[in-house]
Amino acid sequence: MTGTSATAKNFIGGEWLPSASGDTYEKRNPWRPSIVTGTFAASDARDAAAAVEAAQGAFRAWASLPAPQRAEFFYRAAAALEARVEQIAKDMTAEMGKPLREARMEAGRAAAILRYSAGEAFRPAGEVYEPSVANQTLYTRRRPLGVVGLITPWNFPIAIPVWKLAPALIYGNVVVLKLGYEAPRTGLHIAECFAEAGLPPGVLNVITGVGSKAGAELVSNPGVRAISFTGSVAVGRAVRNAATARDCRVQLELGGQNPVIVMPDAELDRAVEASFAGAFWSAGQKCTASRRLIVHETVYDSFREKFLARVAAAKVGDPSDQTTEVGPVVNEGPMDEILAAIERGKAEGGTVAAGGVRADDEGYLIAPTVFENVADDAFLACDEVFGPVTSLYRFSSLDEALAKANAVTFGLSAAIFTRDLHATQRFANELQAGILHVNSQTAGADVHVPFGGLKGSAWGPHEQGRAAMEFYTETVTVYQDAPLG
Ligand code: UN1
Repeated sequence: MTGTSATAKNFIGGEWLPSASGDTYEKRNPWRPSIVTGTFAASDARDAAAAVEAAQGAFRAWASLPAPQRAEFFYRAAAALEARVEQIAKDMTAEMGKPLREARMEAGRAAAILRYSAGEAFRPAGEVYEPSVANQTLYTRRRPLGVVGLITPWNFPIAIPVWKLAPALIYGNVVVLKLGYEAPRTGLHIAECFAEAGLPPGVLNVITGVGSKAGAELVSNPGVRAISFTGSVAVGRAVRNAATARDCRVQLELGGQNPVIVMPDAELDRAVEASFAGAFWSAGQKCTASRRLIVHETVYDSFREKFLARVAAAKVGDPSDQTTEVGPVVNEGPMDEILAAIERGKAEGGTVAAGGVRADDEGYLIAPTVFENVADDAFLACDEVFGPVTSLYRFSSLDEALAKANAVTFGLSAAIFTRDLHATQRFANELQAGILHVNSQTAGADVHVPFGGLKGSAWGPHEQGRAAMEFYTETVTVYQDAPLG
């Protein structure tokens, strides 16, 4: 089923159901908006509540299943997902415009996350301590929480849902997943793969629709013990405030304003290529995208020349062409916001060294845009523009570079290009970001290590790797005294 004709449904309690209201919404291709890529359930609070109820019903049995048996469903779902990587990639490209070659990587990564998380079934879930009295066993045990609500974005429409639901499920929780409004078809593949894997009904429930209806119900429903959210700062803060007000555990992954520091001894070609990829792959629609290229004054001109040449040589356009590097942004509204941010950048004194305009009459394509002369307090230097826009800045000392890099409210990822161990160590010690790259681009995340931001980029424990256990389990301490006789 590719979702092109029939209305795709919600997956609740192991069944494919239309929305309670019967309402649907159409998703269009951002490269050719006359093409409808699918019709989806426009869920509201009732659908989310039904999904929570289905999950509650499945919790006890799922949580009491030995974890290695839970892992068996993961291996089967991963195999099902691998078998349809190409279809998932095509659907992703069609509905949200990610270039096909990146979409393929992301679909493959989702399967890898499932396989990694399945391995958690065989790793310790607690610690044993020395008792302070005789005949006692003293240990901690991590237990699942119950129903967790996952509110996920459209920009990584399969990797992010999977990196939330995989740890949630393997530790014994049950899940209600609300997919990003702009990329529902891609995420529904996850439900199909777990259904194929024979997952018990209700363990994983997947719904589509707008966050303000279905998502909001997950945040307020007392049956939901924890909410993991990836998205915008404004919505994230509202989610946090509402969830914490009812003592619901919450984890946020928000925006970034990620710097790349290019030192005088940098391998310039490598720095240029990584800055290009970091700024423009996925049309800059990653919270880990490189938004500020902070370049030492002695190499500024040569970096600038090489970078602008790379941008001029970029393959920009149809995302379904597998050679395309920069495709359209996700929809018309976001495109207009990015174009408005570009105008604001100019009005605040920035100069456009490349791009700055819409590049296709039909598609929501914005030419890769490079700014210079952006003031430190300008919008482009401080805020996140979620599109293919980056800016060049100069510095003269490492102190200045670190200060500039840290002068934002965000703290997600950062990169430095250098051969200098001293600079590298200072970067690793002082840069205020959760993900630090030395000689590689600011975006990207391995499946087995923690991922998460500092400062205004995040809230709560980090995601992925073993760090995910913090959020998706709660620890109990057991004083187990042996019988006296
Ligand atoms: C990546 O850089 O591959 O929404 C992952 C985002 C981030 C994930 C980035 N939470 O862009």
